[in-house]
Amino acid sequence: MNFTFLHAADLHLGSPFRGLSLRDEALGQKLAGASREAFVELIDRALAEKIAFAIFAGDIFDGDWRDAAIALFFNRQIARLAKAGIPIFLLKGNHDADSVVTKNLVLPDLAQNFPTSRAGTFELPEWRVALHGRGFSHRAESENLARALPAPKSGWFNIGVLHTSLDGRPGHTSYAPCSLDDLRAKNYDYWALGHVHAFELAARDPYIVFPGNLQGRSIRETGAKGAVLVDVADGQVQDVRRLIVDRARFCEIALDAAAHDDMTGLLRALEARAADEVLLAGGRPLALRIRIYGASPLHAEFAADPARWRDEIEAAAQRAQEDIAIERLLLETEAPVTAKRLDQDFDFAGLLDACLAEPDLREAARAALASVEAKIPAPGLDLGAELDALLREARDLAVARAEGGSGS
Ligand SMILES: [Mn+2]
Repeated sequence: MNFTFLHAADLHLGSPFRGLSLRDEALGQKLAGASREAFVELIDRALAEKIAFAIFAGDIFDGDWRDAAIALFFNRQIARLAKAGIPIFLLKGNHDADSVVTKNLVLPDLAQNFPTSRAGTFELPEWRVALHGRGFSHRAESENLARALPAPKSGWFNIGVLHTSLDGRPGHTSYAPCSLDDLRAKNYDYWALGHVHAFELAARDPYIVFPGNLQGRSIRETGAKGAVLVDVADGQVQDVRRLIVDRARFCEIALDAAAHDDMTGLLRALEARAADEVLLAGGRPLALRIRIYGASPLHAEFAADPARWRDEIEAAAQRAQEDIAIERLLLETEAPVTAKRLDQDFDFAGLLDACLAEPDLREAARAALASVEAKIPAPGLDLGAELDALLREARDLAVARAEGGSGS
């Protein structure tokens, strides 16, 4: 018996795009709509693939809904699957645990939630498939949920569905921890996991898979995003295919300024790198983090007028494609050690460096930052963490102005 099923997770519907201070409102709107559009695309492609059933392994919603709009949207989309006779299996993760998303809408007939108080099994006799899983009742699930799952149904294709960090994944909070051996010991044929936002084939014997999240939402979620299609023939997994449906992409470009001694060359190099990313992203809108580093004579020009170069860098990136937003620009260049500087009678830069080493000055700077922070209504803002970078920027600006603004 041959069939294909869909395994998706971490839709995070209703999640905002983070870390984007966009100057272009239209582009901001486009990015904000990306998560929903990616989900519509997922359903379109799943229908075209004539899938046998669909699994959503947790974190469907990013959190509790302010109003039902996001749940209505989700219901409308899965109703398209139900209308085509495709069963849908939903599991609650840490972001949409019972205790987090407290409201409920009645689901389409063919959609069912795994229980959260105990392990549950759904059977699809038509395909001889049994799905075993247990969702989160509260956000911080610390129990090993894998151990309590039932034994496989003999002669059927058995799927385990869990939201888990396995034995730990960098950047992901540890929830429902379990080891690969815990999962292997169940003798299932496929593990449909959720929680880790990067696509990962954690094992192939049997397949233990994180499909990754549907749409990158911050610079920590770079590259292509989507779900997976799993092809099964005669009770064996034949293939796990990535289904890329993201509608916008985050990426980072790091450029070594040491290779450039004029700004035109550096801006051209940046434009070329941005063009490469545009190609990789297949024309999707891009949110770019740009980091320019290295010892370069251009350092003084950046330091003397950072606002102007910020504009020029954004313009260079947008020459590659109009739909590019700068997520963040990090100017981390340093001044090259030149004979001129060493020969100077008065070492202004050296004097500033000595000042920066004074504990009193650091204390005063920290206090000044704290008073600024108190006036900005931005939760999570931590200017103190950037103290060193801000002091270095101020020092460089002062040196550049003292030397007359222009570099060498
Ligand atoms: Mn999660």
